[in-house]
Amino acid sequence: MADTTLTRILDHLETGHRIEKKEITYLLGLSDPKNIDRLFMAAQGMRARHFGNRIFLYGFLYFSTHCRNNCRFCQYRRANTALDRYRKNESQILAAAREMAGAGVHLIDLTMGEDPELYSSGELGFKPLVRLVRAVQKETGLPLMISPGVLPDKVLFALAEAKVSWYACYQETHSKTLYGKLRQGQDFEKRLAKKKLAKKLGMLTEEGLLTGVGETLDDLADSIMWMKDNGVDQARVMTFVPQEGTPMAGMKAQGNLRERMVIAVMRLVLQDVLIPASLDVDGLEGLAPRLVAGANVVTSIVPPQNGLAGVAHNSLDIEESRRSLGQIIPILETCGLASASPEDYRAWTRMRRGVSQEKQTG
Ligand code: SAM
Ligand code: MD0
Ligand code: SF4
Repeated sequence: MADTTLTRILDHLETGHRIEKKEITYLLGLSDPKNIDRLFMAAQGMRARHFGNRIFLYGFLYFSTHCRNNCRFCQYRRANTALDRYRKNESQILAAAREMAGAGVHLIDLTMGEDPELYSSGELGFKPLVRLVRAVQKETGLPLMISPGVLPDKVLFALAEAKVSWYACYQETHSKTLYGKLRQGQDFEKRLAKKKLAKKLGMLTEEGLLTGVGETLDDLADSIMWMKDNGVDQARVMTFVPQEGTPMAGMKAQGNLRERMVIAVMRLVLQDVLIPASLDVDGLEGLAPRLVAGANVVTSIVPPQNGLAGVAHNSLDIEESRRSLGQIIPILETCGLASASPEDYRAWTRMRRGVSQEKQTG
């Protein structure tokens, strides 16, 4: 027999009713495969309503893997001395960005650890970063996302002035207690405040969650409500991948079902936002299942032979050229989807920035 509560909640969402937290928790708690399929079908319908069959593609450039922090889940944490780290110079970064732009990505995501070389001399240390974003934009003509950690306010001003489109900074969870365990020693409110400031400055913002780190369904529902209330423009979830050299190395790896269910619920609740299917967690193999759950951006496209790393997995599928468009496009097609054009993407970001400015001034 059909689950009538599920039918009612899906109807609610499709007709634009405001969702309640307990309804989100209900969706996240579904366990019957038939009901989970209904959830995914509804999420695909919502994606089609807002984006048709077009998918956006993001190039990922992790340009410095040095970090002053000690996030318990991350292999790039300071205390992991077994790791080989790198810091790419401007010409290496430009070459990789050029290569990805040439291949046809729609955005370049410049990511770094909280590199002490930049972070240890106040805002002055970030001058090369501001120069770099201008150079990458000029070189590629593409919109830019920056994922640099918790920047000084003045640096956020400078990046907004340099017309960087996106600021990505993931809370991982909106439970203060769980956050305290994951991002040990990092201020919860300060991290949130940076995203609010970036938004105020006219940048688009991405929020992100981890699954498989001890979160409850209630925590996940709180995060989804937070994303809705704070008008995030891109909403991410990634399954935690246990890493050697970290305090969480011994945790059991979870499958990706929870991540896919969060993708679907975010799609239904947040509706017209961008939702990544990251190649970083399960590589190319994990792409189709995330698209089936309602994602509409492929992220962590990394060019081979540049010595560049991923985050959740530092090397999975990179040197085998499996994180490249030639491999990704056929998978989109098998899902009945297609790549958007760079113009489509630019138009979407313009439209979205217009809307979020209007909301703030109106
Ligand atoms: N250092 C900056 C920061 O932390 O904001 C930028 C890097 S950030 C984009 C790296 C993200 O990758 C984390 O916020 C987390 O969501 C994800 N991540 C890190 N380690 C992971 C792991 N072991 N498994 C899954 N995701 C992970
Ligand atoms: C990704 N490895 O897209 C990247 C990263 C940072 N903005 C994104 C987590 O999966
Ligand atoms: Fe550093 Fe970011 Fe990794 Fe935390 S998640 S240790 S801030 S690179």
